[in-house]
Parts: sequence; structure tokens; C-alpha cells
Amino acid sequence: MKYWDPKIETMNRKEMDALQFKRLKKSVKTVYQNVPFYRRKFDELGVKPDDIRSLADVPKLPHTLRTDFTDNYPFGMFAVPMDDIIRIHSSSGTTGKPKVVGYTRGDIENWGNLLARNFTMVGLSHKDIFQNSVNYGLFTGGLGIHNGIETLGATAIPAGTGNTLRQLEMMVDFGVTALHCTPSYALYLAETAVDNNLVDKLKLKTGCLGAEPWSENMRKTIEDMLEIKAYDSYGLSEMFGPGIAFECPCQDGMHIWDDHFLVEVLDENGEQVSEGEKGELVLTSLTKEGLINIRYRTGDITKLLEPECECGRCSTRVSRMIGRADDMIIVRGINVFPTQVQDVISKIPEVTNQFQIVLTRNSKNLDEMTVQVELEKDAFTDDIIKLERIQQRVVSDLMNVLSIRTGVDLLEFGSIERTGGKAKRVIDNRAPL
Ligand code: ADP
Ligand code: K
Ligand code: ZN
Repeated sequence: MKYWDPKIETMNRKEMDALQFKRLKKSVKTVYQNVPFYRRKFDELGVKPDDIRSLADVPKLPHTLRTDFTDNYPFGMFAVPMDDIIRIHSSSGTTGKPKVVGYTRGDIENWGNLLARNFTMVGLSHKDIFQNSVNYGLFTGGLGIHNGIETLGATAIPAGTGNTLRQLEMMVDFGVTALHCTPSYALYLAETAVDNNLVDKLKLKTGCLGAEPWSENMRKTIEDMLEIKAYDSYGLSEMFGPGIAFECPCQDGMHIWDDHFLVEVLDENGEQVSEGEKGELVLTSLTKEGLINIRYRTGDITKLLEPECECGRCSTRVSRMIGRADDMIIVRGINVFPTQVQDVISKIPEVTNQFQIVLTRNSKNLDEMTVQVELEKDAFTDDIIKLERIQQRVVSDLMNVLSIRTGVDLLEFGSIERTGGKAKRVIDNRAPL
């Protein structure tokens, strides 16, 4: 089977525009009625839902920002009563509180179908045995992809993360044919497989890799080492999670399905870029119920590509993600904002507000993050036990907020350079993937 949803995947532009407009109207009406945050934003701009008379009126609508989630924490962005929310996920916010997203039963179904459509696009079917080697928990990549695999009808293996030899053993013993994980973990799995002479024993043919930026070189390396095809999978929790943009067999840009999302790629002045140009990906959800996003600024920089694809599908297409418009960094697939670190250390009296994040890649090609902080002048002591206690507190407070283990270096007061301008908070020594 080539298509999961043939009618939608090959729909002509005129019909698709009409469908998009119908769904946009409904989403706009719903947020105006049900979400005080949106009503306020619309009112500030003097826009009413009825002012949206065609897709050309989209620029009249307000943007949604990542900080809006923090400001309306936890459930203030939801568009339905909690009775209708059947699942919660969360991802890093810009400061201490995470960004919380909620799903109705319809959302979970739509998300599953969206993923099944993408999986079918790269040639997977109910015959595949599909290992999901990402964190199962509040992150969307675990249960989200899992739901997609089950919707497709393939066999889901919820492997989670860690214990790489055991992961490979499962892949061999269960005859795993498809894998979802981050590209950096795929590389580590590949190296471990090669070192242990396991590549010939693997039945793996397809990798769906995402949650962090990667390059064409990285793809070649992973494909050659594992003897598979590897596809870029892009997503963000605000729009369901993984599966929002996905490569097809042409491996030349990602499809974003227009029946679910209204796509804009905007330049610095907020104007839509022309084909081939770079800009920030801005998404409006068209089918979501629990959490509806109007013109959400993803912060991800991409290129707008021509919609005609050799695979025969019609959809908006974008290039792989080229970078970020803000200072967000991605560590082992997990988003980290320097402001989160700032927030944590500002609550610890023994350290100053100065800090630096140092990123490196370890011998397993996995990201390591170290946060350098300074002792306050009056906290200085040569009592090692006291110093260790302070360090432990920084480690565990960071762990609570970032959900990743970081190294912490306690430095003497004044060690971190004070600059006149914007402080350099991140030193990224990782070789590009
Ligand atoms: P997820 O768990 O799916 O990564 P998050 O909401 O935690 O969802 O993170 C979303 C962010 O991760 C995106 O805004 C983007 O910056 C990054 N990201 C996700 N997939 C990719 C990808 N394939 N390429 C580059 N960046 C990606
Ligand atoms: K991510
Ligand atoms: Zn295609």
C-alpha cells in the first residue's frame, strides 16, 4: 500500500484550500470562545473570527509564542474542559515550569493516523516490527510514536532508552525492521552494532530519526553503517509531538500535511518567504481539539520548498531544520533554554547568577552538558563536604527542571566573564552531527 489516506495525500490545491479554510474557521471560532488568552489577543488586535474570510486573512491573526504556555501554565491554553482531556504530555518551557499539552480522544486518534500516514509514506506497514528507542514518559516521542505504530498495525516494541547492547539484542531476537530514535542515538547504536559484529544479524531496514537537528552526512553514515534507509522526522509537542513534518522516499525535504496544519515560513519582518528561501516555521493547527495553536512560532528555521514532490504526494514541503531563531539548545533530543538554568540557580543562595553551559560529545557520540556556576563570595569555604553539598543541590535542582543529568562545576567568585553586552551563556563544543 502506497498511501494511508489516498484522497487527502493526493488532493488538489483548490480542494485542500477549501478544506483548510473550513477547519481554520472552526479553530479560530473555538479559541475565541473557549480560551480567554486567545480572546484577549484577538481583542487587542481588533480581530473577530468573522474577519477571517479566506486563507489570505491569516496574517490578521495573532501569533502564539512559547512563553504563552508558561504564562498560562498549566492548562490555560486548553480549548476544551478537562473532562475531555484524556492525556497530558509536557516539554521544556523557557523557565522553571514546563510547557503542558493536552489531548482529547480525537487528538490521539488524529495523531496516530498522521504518524501511520508518515510511516506508510516511507514504506512501512502492519508487517513491520517497530522498536521505539526513546524515553517513555512525559515526552511525546514515547507514547506518541507508540500510538502511531499501533495505528499502523505494526508490532510496537517500547524499548525506551539505555542499555544499548540489550537494545541490539532485542533487535536481533525480535527481527526488528523499523526503528525510531534520535539521530545521535542511532549513530551510537550503529557503532555498537559494528563493534559487536551484529549488523549482519539485524533485519532493520528503516530508521525514523528526529527530535534534534542532523545533517546529510550524518544520514549517510548511519545508513551505511546499519545498511538501512534513514528518514528525518520533525515534530514538536505543541502540535501533537513527532510526525508533524516527515521525509518521503525521495529524501529531499519533508512533507507537512495541509489537512492538519496551516504552514507559514516567515522572514524577520513576518512576511511569507518565497520558495527556496529561509524563514521561521509558523504553524496553525487545523484539526486539534484539546490544544489549538494559532500561528505558533516554532523558532525553527527552515526553507520553503516547491510543493510538487516526485513521490506523487501533494503537500507543503520544507527542508530539514537549519537552526533556531532563539537560544534554545537541544541536548540528547531534549530542549534546554539558558533561561531555565538562570531560573534554577537564582533560587540557590550560595551561587551567583552568572553561569555558562558547556556542551561536548562523549566517546559514545552522546551529548554531555556541564553547567559552570560561581560561588558567592561569602559562601566560599575550604570545607569540602559543604562545597559538595552545594554542588549536589545545583545538580539535583537542574535535574528536576531540565530532566537531564548535567555536570556542575563550582567556580570561584568572579571566574565567569562579565560582558558589557549579552552574556555568552552557551559554549557548544560538539562537532556538528
Ligand atoms: P520532541 O519530543 O518531538 O522533540 P519537543 O517539543 O520536546 O518535541 O521538541 C521540539 C523541538 O525539537 C522542535 O521545535 C525542534 O527545535 C526540535 N526538533 C524536533 N525534531 C527535529 C528534527 N527532525 N530536526 C531538527 N530539530 C528537530
Ligand atoms: K526536541
Ligand atoms: Zn515526497
